[in-house]
Amino acid sequence: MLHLAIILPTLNERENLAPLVERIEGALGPDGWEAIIVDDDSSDGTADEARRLALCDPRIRVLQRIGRRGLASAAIEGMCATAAPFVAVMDADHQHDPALLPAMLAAVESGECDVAVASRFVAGASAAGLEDQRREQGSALANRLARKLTGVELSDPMSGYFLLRTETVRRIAPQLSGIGFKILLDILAASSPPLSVREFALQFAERRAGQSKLDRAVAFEFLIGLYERTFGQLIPTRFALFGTVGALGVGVHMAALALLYVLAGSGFALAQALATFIAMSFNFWLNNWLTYRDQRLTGAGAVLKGWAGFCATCAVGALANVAVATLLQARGVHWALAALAGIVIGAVWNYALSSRFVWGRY
Ligand SMILES: Nc1nc2c(ncn2[C@@H]2O[C@H](COP(=O)(O)OP(=O)(O)O)[C@@H](O)[C@H]2O)c(=O)[nH]1
Ligand SMILES: [Mg+2]
Repeated sequence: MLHLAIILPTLNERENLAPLVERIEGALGPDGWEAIIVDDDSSDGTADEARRLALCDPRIRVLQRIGRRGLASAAIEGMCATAAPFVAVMDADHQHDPALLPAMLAAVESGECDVAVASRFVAGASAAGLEDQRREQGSALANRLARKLTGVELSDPMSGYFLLRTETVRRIAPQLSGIGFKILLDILAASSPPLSVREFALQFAERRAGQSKLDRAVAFEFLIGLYERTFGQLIPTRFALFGTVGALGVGVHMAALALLYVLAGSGFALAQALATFIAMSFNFWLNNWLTYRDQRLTGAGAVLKGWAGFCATCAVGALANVAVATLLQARGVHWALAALAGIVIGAVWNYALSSRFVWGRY
């Protein structure tokens, strides 16, 4: 009988799959489990490799997502795609040791805890595989904030390796944001009554092959989490980030304009045009780095294409902005209010278009 599903979100992990399946089998034995590989259309053929394995191994399943990105949403969709009563999420790069699975499963199955979390920071664990010390330092602040957010004491709230009952996930799935990669925190924060947690000491290893895709800016993730819990219902988190970046862009625009027009003595139209271009480029860069950090465009080709797409999007947004503001002003609305309305409409428009066409979220 199918008992446990292991969700493996992947982005360019082709080399890691076959050995990982072997290690999972070593830990769990020949049956009672399935592995669901949720691949965001990796360019290295991870999904093809997963299907190759699945052809002769019915325990392996593949969910290939097209035009989608994001670790959290991949985990959620994977967890909702199994009939197994228990589900685990783990990285596919061998940093998470499958040997912990039986103990984690036993703890949840026996009712000892609702969620079993593999931690890099409890006694007996090791975070030797962490690529830099900064990540570790971020964790003291992170832990305090996590306790506030979830009401649960966690030594490693950013852990991506955990196990729980699948029905628990299904119950709270509608409340999960799917943004970013703090999926464990999201689950813990969304559940009322709070879920009980037991931590398991993880020997965090080096990734086996390939490259890390995430920079887990721990403190930043928590600020986002706090925002989501407080104002997130009112103004969606990503739009708030996008708007903040836009406001910073106005500052950049004015600074560039002052430099070009006042100091360098360019003509106003040319200075304004250049400043617009500089501000758009700045906004693209910061959005790619911050707002869409979980879906960041990387590689010269993707970045250039995204940049051009973003500038085109902004042009459309600016048209909408001017059209709305002019219309309102002509109807007797105070000019400042009309301008503000134009800016808001332009921003919403930019956001809607760029999230769809630049960063490819449906
Ligand atoms: N489906 C999917 N998987 C992802 C995405 N980003 C990262 N992953 C996978 O999530 C796991 C953890 O990512 P990794 O790059 O190792 O992060 P790190 O351990 O913090 O360096 C790996 O299995 C990645 O392949 C994504 O956007 N979509
Ligand atoms: Mg990793």
